[in-house]
Amino acid sequence: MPTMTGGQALVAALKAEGIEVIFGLPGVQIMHIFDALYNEPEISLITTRHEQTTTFMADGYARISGKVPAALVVPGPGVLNAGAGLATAYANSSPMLLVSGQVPSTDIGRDVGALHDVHDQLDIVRTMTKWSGRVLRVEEIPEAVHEAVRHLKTGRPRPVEVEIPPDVLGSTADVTMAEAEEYPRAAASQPDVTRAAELLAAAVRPLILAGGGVLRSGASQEVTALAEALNAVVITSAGGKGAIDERHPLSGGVSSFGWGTGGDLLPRADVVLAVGTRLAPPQQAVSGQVVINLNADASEIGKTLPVDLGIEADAQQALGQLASALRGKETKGEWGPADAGGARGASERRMRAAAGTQLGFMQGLRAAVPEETIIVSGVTTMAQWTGPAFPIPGPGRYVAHGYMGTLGYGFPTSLGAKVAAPDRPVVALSGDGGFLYGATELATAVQFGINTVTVVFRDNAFGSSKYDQQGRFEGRIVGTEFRNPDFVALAEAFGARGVRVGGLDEAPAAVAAAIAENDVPTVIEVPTETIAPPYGLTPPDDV
Ligand SMILES: Cc1ncc(C[n+]2csc(CCOP(=O)(O)OP(=O)(O)O)c2C)c(N)n1
Ligand SMILES: [Mg+2]
Repeated sequence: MPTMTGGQALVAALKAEGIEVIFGLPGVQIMHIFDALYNEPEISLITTRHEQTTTFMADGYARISGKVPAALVVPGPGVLNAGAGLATAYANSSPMLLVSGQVPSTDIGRDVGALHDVHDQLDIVRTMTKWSGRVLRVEEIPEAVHEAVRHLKTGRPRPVEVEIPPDVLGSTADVTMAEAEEYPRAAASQPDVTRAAELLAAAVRPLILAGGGVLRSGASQEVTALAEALNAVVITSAGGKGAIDERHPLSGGVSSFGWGTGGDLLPRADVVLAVGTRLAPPQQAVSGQVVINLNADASEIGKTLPVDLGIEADAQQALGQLASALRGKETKGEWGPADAGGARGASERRMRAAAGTQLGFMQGLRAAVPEETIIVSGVTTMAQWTGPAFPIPGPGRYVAHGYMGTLGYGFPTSLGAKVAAPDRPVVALSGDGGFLYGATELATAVQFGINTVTVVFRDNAFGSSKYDQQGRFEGRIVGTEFRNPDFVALAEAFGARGVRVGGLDEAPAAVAAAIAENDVPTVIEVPTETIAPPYGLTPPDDV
């Protein structure tokens, strides 16, 4: 049993669990962890400039790598700063281990004004994590990390947290490492599989609604194979975008604010197999349909919509079981490429009629970037159109904000994605408002050679809020317009490349050029008018 400091035990435990990357920002309570990373070749430490970015980057890394990252922050303000990224990861079922400091263990809960003390830090973090725990003895650190990672790798992946006071990190003890484990995927019960197979085999118009859970489980192949076996169409939620190659003949694309294909296909289905989705309102089936909900999180089943059959299981595992149960069975599915393609065509016609500028930009960008490009869709009005208008050719190529809608996440999250996939192009679509939340991370990007491309739509406004005022508030513009810096000069000040184009039509070529150069991070400033978001326009009928 080696003798270690708490900091060394923590780093050894992270290594034992296979964690390769830490996004962190130092401070007095966690310096023993930093010290344990001195000359540690197996873990990359990426120092950020704000704790919010530690969790945004960890989220981007997790979603693209499928691996578990750690974020490392000081207590109190560090943890609170990390909160928006933690909440975003929680909303997107993205796994990460947040390691946070604490005040000295003798001061916890006493309110004596210890540096960075906030009351009940664990209670604050608990609302944004699947599991969190405090460690008060060096010997218990490996087991706590092991327990945290077990929660990340079983059931629904969501962030977890371990907090360790500085005196524990600094004291020494004989420490035994916990062994990393392989966790079996949760299987569906045989009666559930049999029942689902019967319902799907009898379906004339079976529809698979794939959510983010399909991506987290790595079940894209299984979804595609099942659709082919059943003659089913596949639509995805926004979070599930890319769960099937959106160019596949049975892909109906994304169900999004009435613009995508969901509204065309979903009401026509007789049996809906919803996989890894919350079945949020745009994705809700109509009455008379049989709904099967397969979800890793039992608490989601039946929450927003009554279902005929709920199956708690891992998506990849259960879809494999379903494929076996259907093998050799007669199926009645009649959907075909004409249905999916027809719906995609109708969606495109609607956008061309009412949102031609947005559609044109998305089509131009799609044509300009390689297939393997990872798109990080920020909370800017233009990026909201990626859902219906930017086809994604398979999993691991698209990151969106999910129900948290966290302004400012796009650029920092794209940096984490690029750390996970350094050889692939990563393009963030950001507004001028959102980009400035985390533009300081250009320093991190340049320091660590994280060469992403960021498109900044400059409308000199919190555009979607301004758009809201133009519509709902009779054009009374108040508090939504702002003055911008020169984004080219800003990028250059950090040692990044700044590019200014004349308008939206010139942006795709600039993105392609930046991807080709790939030597420093690039920021492309694109002047625009206020752009209507998908939820701000009503899709036209019958175009
Ligand atoms: C953390 C956070 N604060 C505020 C909002 C509300 N909000 C949503 S979009 C938006 C405006 C975004 O402005 P910008 O990034 O410039 O994009 P644009 O809408 O102009 O395209 C705001 C303020 C939010 N979603 N998240
Ligand atoms: Mg703006």
